[in-house]
Amino acid sequence: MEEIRRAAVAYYENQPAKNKKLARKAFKAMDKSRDGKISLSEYVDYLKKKKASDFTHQSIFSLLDKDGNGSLDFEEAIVLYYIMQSGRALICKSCNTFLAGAYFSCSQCFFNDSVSTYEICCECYGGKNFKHHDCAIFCDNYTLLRQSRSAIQAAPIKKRRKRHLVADITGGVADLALNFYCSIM
Ligand SMILES: [Ca+2]
Ligand SMILES: [Zn+2]
Ligand SMILES: [Zn+2]
Repeated sequence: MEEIRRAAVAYYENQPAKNKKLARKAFKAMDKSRDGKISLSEYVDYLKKKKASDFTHQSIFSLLDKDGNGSLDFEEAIVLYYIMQSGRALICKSCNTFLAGAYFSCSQCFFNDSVSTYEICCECYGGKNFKHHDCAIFCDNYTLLRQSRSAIQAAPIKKRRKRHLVADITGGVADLALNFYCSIM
């Protein structure tokens, strides 16, 4: 969890003032009782509204509640926003625990855009405690990232097409950053 927390803080620090303001606004909207902190029930309400019911587990709330005082302050809440929006809101498909650290993902499902991804925690993978399709090739999340780069570089045959593809992807990343704190509201 500490790694994601550090990433969330670093991400937030590099946001333009406009996005930081949006994050404050989202926090205020979440804080229905206006006491400056998010209670478990405010947290659950927010996630239900965001259709992220997987995340309403008390165990995830407790992970976010770094100081263990039973509520989320703004610094703790930005970690939630980061997890929700960066695509890190992943739960082990086998044991349903939040994937806070390294995990394994089926590479066939990952690169096939018509199916959903399938990721499992290291314990379930190591213990062969999962059921998935035959001949699945599992890679850890870092390896998948490197493979994605190779896939981008290998995909286009014509150079022109390649530039477009890379532009599409980097453009997409820029859009993501821009919409980051808009979409948490
Ligand atoms: Ca707290
Ligand atoms: Zn698991
Ligand atoms: Zn698969």
